[in-house]
Amino acid sequence: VPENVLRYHTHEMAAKQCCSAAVQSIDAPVDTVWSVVRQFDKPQAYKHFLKSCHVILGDGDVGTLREVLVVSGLPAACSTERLEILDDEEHVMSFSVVGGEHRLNNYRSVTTLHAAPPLSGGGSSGTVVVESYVVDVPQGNTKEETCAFVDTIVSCNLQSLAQIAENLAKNDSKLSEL
Ligand code: A8S
Repeated sequence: VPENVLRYHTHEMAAKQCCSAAVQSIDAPVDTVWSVVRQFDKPQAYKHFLKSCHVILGDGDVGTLREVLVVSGLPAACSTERLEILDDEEHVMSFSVVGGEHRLNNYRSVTTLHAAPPLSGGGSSGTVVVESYVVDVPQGNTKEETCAFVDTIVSCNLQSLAQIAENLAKNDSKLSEL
């Protein structure tokens, strides 16, 4: 296990909280994946449960606040989120949920990118994404229910991130052939 993974994905947890993590392999270089993940003002670029985002405060550095609106059909309307870590060298991004209308109080996630061998053989290098989170278990729900709900959202986001980054990488390699 890379030292980085333990450092960023080990969470302090209170009694009524739960945590989990998801891993996604992506057939695109770390820099390409990072270019998508690091844009705190555009989470809807790969998070399809979000319909819009606007920055309330800050310019993309740690402490920046954004408000996202959630698509209909989910038990949530909006969420106010604070950028906690943005490390362009180590490829670490973290945000916490500080308000909004939803059931995921005190949600905090950390996303790290790790260089990996290419998946297909065609590309030059690949990426492994690790995303972990901690959240309060809402009144009336179990830890298992809460993790199942969040795991679903996080894996959808990571699959969509993979698709977008893989398309960007394909286009980059086509352009470099011109
Ligand atoms: C993320 C991860 C999550 C986002 C959740 C889990 C959320 O935006 C949605 C539904 C909710 O019920 C909670 O990386 C909340 O964005 C889609 C509004 C926070």
